[in-house]
Amino acid sequence: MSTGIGARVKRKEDKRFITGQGRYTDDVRVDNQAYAAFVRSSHAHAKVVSIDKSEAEAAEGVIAVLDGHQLTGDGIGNLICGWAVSSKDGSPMNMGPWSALATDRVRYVGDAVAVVIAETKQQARDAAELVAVEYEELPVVASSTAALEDGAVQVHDNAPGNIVFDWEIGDEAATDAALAGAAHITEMHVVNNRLSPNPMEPRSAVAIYDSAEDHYTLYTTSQNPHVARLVLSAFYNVAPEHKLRVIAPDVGGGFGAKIYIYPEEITCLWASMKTGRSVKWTADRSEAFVTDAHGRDHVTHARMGFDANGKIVGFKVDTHANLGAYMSLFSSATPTYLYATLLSGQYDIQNIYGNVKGIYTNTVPVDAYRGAGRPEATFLVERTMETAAREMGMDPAELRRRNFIGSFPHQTPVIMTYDAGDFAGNLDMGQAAADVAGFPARKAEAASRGKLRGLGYSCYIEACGIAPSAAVGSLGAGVGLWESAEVRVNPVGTIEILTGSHSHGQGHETTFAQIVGERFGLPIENVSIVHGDTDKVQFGMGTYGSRSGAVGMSAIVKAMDKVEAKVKKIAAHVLEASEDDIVIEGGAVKVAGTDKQMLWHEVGLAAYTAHNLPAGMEPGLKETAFYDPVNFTFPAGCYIAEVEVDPETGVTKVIQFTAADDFGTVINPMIVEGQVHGGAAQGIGQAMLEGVVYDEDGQLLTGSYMDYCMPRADDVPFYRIEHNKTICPGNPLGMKGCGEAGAIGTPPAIINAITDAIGNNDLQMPATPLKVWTALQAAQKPM
Ligand code: MCN
Repeated sequence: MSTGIGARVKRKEDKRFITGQGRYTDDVRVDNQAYAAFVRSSHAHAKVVSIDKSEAEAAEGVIAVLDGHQLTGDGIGNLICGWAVSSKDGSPMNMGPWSALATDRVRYVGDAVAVVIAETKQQARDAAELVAVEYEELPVVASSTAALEDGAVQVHDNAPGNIVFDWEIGDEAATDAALAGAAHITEMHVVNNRLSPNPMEPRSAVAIYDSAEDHYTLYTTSQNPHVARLVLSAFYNVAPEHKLRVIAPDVGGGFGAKIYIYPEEITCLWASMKTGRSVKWTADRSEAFVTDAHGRDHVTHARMGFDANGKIVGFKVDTHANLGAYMSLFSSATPTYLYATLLSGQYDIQNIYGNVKGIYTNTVPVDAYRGAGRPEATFLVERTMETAAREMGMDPAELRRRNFIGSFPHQTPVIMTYDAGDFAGNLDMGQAAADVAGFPARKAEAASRGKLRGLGYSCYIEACGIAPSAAVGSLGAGVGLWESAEVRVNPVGTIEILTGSHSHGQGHETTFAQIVGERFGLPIENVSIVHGDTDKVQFGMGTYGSRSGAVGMSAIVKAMDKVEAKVKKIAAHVLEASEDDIVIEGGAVKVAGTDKQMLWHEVGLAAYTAHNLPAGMEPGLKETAFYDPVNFTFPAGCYIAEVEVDPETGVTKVIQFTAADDFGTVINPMIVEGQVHGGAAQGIGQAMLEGVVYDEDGQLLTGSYMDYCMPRADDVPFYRIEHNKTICPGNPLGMKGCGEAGAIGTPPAIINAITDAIGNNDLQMPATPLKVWTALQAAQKPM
């Protein structure tokens, strides 16, 4: 059976995961282990008047109780946002300070004020209860709307009106003029609900300070250990980079929430140095709800104008993005460069203007969550298209077809240059697979059972393969977003790939091995993938923005090119042939057209025994490459959902779901389909079930699974998945990312289907039975 590109190879890593042998951070056992428990604010906004640690310090097993004054006193820096976004008047971000342990003011429920280090986890937790913090409560702003009201309390002194940035993109005057001349305007008010990330494995850290070497090791649940080390060293002053090793072992899902540096990692490292003990902390689920960066939380008002033929003439968007109480590492990029640059969707729109205000509130910091900005753009564009079609009495698919971009490359008015795609082809494929033609009959049949059936489209596009360093650098990113790889061919011919990408559920150990096995004609068992350790891999930018295929694998290809060149030189020398005649095939290195050959492992051995290498050639067979993409990749697709609503109760079931995606070259269709399945489940969760709710005092009302509803098996249908394929010209494998598509494309298809079923377009996510029922009652009320 082929294991090369395009083969449905079962995941190599699953054996250890499904037999309970995965090694996660909380599984790490080290000598001298102590445990951390954090003392967290129960107020959303308050002054810290005093902290009395005496009772906790005297409690059994307690090693130390440390606070923010000690932390800052030791020179540990504030957490920062790594992406500078300027306001439209040119002023820089109004970024307030964020200390890993708050000193004089807390700004959200869960903000840490002190940490207890004790012999056991339970002793640490019990003692944390004994730390007496006196607070003086302050007024609270718990939503972006409240934060913008006149006279609202300021979350940070240096952010007047709670505005971090007031950013714009596109041409406002031209867009206004286009809208003024439009034959039809569709106006939208869209709320993109706030989500909690909920990876299966909660965040965890084990910090080990070695005083003999003055060296730190951090095991952590990270999607990007090298970036963690860089940031911990360069910005937070925890340890010099060469004195800090960061290891992200098996990580049980991230979905964006594990990209950032959090207060707990900083505090554990510092506390390990302070106490001379190894310090372990693992969040429980309740702690995760109040500390993991949340996602989305946009409120948007938009107007899209059309000419008399249904061609879009302009799109004007005004978005309020809730950033929470502090600026997390990438929180400024998500609602700006990752969102507003995709407001063109799949459509040829000449005039676009977007204004985004980033707003502080007394809530958990908000940052990237699977899709990050792109689900928000897709939801807005695709809800607007469906609504416009209904308003203009057009078939929603036909309205899309009239506006699709048809030739590439295509420059949008909002920065992006789409390089390849087949939007009409995706729609054709989706419609055929979903049997759209048969929908009226299915709707009639559902009606005979007393059910309302609806159909909704979503034609999504995303920019991933994050990201060309030149582009992100010019847009204010702190670092370039290339990727590195090292290919080590051992003397016996087996291969180790060291990659800066980090797999936390995406199956890299399999897909990365597939491209190497195919290139050199080796079984994938002979290829192992090394990742997640700053002492083993020289540097890497990590995994997010569906970049590991398009960027991480491209770096491997570049390194394999170098290995291949050296292998050919060695074989040509040994076999006394011309390098140009050497081919690598089926595990052998051959002289084309002859029976002269070396087996792959013989070349490996020759490289290391070094008796018979070409003159001047260095021994060994190991090559490194850094790959910086020339452009983003632009996966796109057509998702079609069919739902049935029970009019008595508002209970809605997704009956049918079709995804026709274009991910360019697909390395492993089974893994890719798994990625779409998972993303679509998250999309269904966002559309119908999930929603973080704060009350007006900033108390989290959805702090457990009793109140925060995750999708379960019976909430998702069997998916129909189709693959279209346009080759991405920007990387050597022609790949586009697939890791976020499901979460990006699904929510608008679901809401478009529900609003179609109930005949009322006024519905915000999550479409709970109560909301659906209420909207249905409103639609049925006589005018
Ligand atoms: N792949 C492929 N052919 C393609 C594209 C990708 O075979 N044309 C394969 C890749 O080789 C890889 C997988 O599909 O094995 C995903 O690749 P890619 O789209 O490049 O995404 P990343 O590996 O960079 O993963 C990041 C992406 C993001 S941004 C989030 S969020 C997310 C996601 O992946 N979080 C996940 N999928 C997740 N899946 C799990 N189980 N857990 C998470 O936390």
